Amino acid sequence: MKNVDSRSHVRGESVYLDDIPLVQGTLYACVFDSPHAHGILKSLDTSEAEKAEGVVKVITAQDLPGENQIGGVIPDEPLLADDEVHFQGMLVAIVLAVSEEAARLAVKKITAEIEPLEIVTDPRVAYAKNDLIVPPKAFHLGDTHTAFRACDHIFEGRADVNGQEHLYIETQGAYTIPTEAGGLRVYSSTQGPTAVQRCVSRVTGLPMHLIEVDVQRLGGGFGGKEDQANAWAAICAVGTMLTKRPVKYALHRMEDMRMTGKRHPYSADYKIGLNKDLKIVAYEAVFYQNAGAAADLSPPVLERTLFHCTNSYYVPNVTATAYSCRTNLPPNTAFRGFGGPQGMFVIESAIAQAAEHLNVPASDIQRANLLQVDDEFPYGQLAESEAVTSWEQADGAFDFARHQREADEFNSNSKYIKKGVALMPVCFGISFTKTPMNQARSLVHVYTDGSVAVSTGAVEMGQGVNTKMAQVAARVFSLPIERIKVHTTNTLRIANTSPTAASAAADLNGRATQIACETILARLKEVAKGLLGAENTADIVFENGFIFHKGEPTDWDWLKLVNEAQMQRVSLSEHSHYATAGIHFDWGTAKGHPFAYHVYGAAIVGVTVDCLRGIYEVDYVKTVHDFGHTMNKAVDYGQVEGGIVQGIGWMTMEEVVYDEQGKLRSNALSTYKIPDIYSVPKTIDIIPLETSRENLGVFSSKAVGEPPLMYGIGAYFAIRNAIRAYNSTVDPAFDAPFTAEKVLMSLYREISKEMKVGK
Ligand code: MTE
Ligand code: LUZ
Ligand code: MOS
Repeated sequence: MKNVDSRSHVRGESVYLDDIPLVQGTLYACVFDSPHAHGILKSLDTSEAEKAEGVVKVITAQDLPGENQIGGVIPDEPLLADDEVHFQGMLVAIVLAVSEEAARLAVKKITAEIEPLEIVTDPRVAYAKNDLIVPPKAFHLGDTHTAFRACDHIFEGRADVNGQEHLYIETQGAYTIPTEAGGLRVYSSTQGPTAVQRCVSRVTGLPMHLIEVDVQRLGGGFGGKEDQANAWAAICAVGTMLTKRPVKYALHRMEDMRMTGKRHPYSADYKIGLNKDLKIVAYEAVFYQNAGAAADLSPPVLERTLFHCTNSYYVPNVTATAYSCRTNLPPNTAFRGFGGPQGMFVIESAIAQAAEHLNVPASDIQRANLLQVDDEFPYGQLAESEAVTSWEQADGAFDFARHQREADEFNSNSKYIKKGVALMPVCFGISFTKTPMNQARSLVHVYTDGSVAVSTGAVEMGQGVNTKMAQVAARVFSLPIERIKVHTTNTLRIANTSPTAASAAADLNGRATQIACETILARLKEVAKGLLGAENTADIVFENGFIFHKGEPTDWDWLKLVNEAQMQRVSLSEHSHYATAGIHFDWGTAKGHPFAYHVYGAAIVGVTVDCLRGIYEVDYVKTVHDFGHTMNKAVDYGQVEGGIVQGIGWMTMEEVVYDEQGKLRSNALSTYKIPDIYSVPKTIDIIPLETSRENLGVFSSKAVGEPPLMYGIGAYFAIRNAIRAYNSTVDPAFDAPFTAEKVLMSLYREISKEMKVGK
């Protein structure tokens, strides 16, 4: 079934923040952000901006009606800098003007005197200074100390993995309108309407019940709007409070890239110990997370790095430690995978190193260590593993050996163009690791014309969650999907929502919707039972809008029955709640059962590298992916394809560059390269793993949003393998992304040293 939005998307009729009709008197906001990465804010001169044409007001930290604080996890982030600046792009002052242009021009007239302080951009430097966001976190399983002594082979190394710009097509933004009693209606491009509501409440001093947050849909979020949509809404809200006028701010692309955080870069040290039979006996990893200047979501991201540090493998002895290091960069934030991919990259690097030194294919080590059913994760949960089944099915369907053989044959006949192949298994835990977040609500109304309106806490951001919500209602009521409309995500209809994140939105909100619909259905069946003189509601079945009794058609259809229920004063509305059962986690012992289930899969990735020029193409990604029972093949395959391409982009061409002054050099699409249609692999094959296990997704489906991104990690190792097919002595550092430039420099290291190019 198609995405319910596809028609309006193609016709340009879908409504995003910028499409909301403007209210008379709307002002436009723009911010003056810090031009220095670290310093004392000695003085701020806004007088010229205030005098500029069209400017209505300039707002600084002193003017905020409520608290100058937007930190969600830890209160360490002012909305507007007051005494110090901590990164380039930190918000300092807000200009409100009658047009967007006037606001932007006025911002240029603001000047700040900043006394420079030391700038740190490297997480290891921050670590050495003990500048941590939170105390370190660690996982322990078995005893690595003893286990290493018994290992036949031990390898140690370092892996670095860079950040990633979200590059949602719709930039961040918000629009606030004053409502009665001093309240606010906030339109926001956010994954977390409640987070926006809470943040606006804090900064304005208004109680939450006076703040309505409404979200139609996002032009992409990818985690970048889980927490970091808050500031823009807060800015508009403060502007509306102080002027009593509507205020809109839709960021310019360069403002967005400069002022918002990205995927966390990590630097890591690892030590891996194996036996003669290639079993990984012990694994140690130390992660240095580049958190940026404030906590934002760094602590839970750090935790998820630990949760996924052994990927799909069973390792009996694990010690993993993670440090969240404060640097003078914009606070980094959620990004599809939420720290998990970074953890996986490190163990895949360790395995690659071991394989190269032992002169065996990395896939032999990967295969030998896949999680079996009931193997223990380092955090205590036992695996309902599909790691072996997905690997075996992928091997059966695609024939890994044949792909390797074909690459080898090609390589033996080609001097400079080389092919590389890598395998990438994935295991990703589903549930917010913070257990209380795993709840959702849904509000369903059946109207007397038989149409159905659904509201949930889920935010549509292209991932198709609204389509899935409509499918749930259509399925429970047995109605055509056209009779269902999924409405905006609104804090007055659905309160206290978790953000649409952790791939769990369809699971959680889908279950809540299912419960709401089933409750209404049960009432309707009671009404039908009375009308039909039936003995048992179980004998009454709704099918395609008709009512059957004991398999026989009746005179009643959906429309008639709904109206009869209304006449009998039976409620046609329901507000339902769902909370994932059986999950818990205790950070005291760092053990528990944090995930409802895991999503598994295995991919084979093939690349072609031009070893004269350093450029490459990803030829194919072929995967067996665990969907449970997919609710919507079109939507889910789209998620797998999109995730794979985004993962490949992160691992290959997307290079976030900050200079030593903490200035973002890759600050526009001319300097930050993302995959375009030409870099999408010619072949993406997806075979569903039909897992029959009873799991906790809606209608036995499994979450799909994030896990496929991690197949993209295979591209990194495939490129490495191609390079080594050209020159087996080349041993590039594990340092993602593997840009074409880095490929070239690693191939011609000696020459590039002489020529003094590259690092
Ligand atoms: N797909 C599209 N098209 N746009 C997005 O912004 N975000 C991803 C994923 N797929 C995203 C997407 C991320 S980071 C998450 S957590 C999930 O969608 C969230 O949606 P779900 O919980 O409904 O899967
Ligand atoms: N957000 C969050 C997430 O707050 N907790 C999580 O565990 C998580 N996981 C993935 C993506 N976003
Ligand atoms: Mo996704 S990183 O959980 O928004």
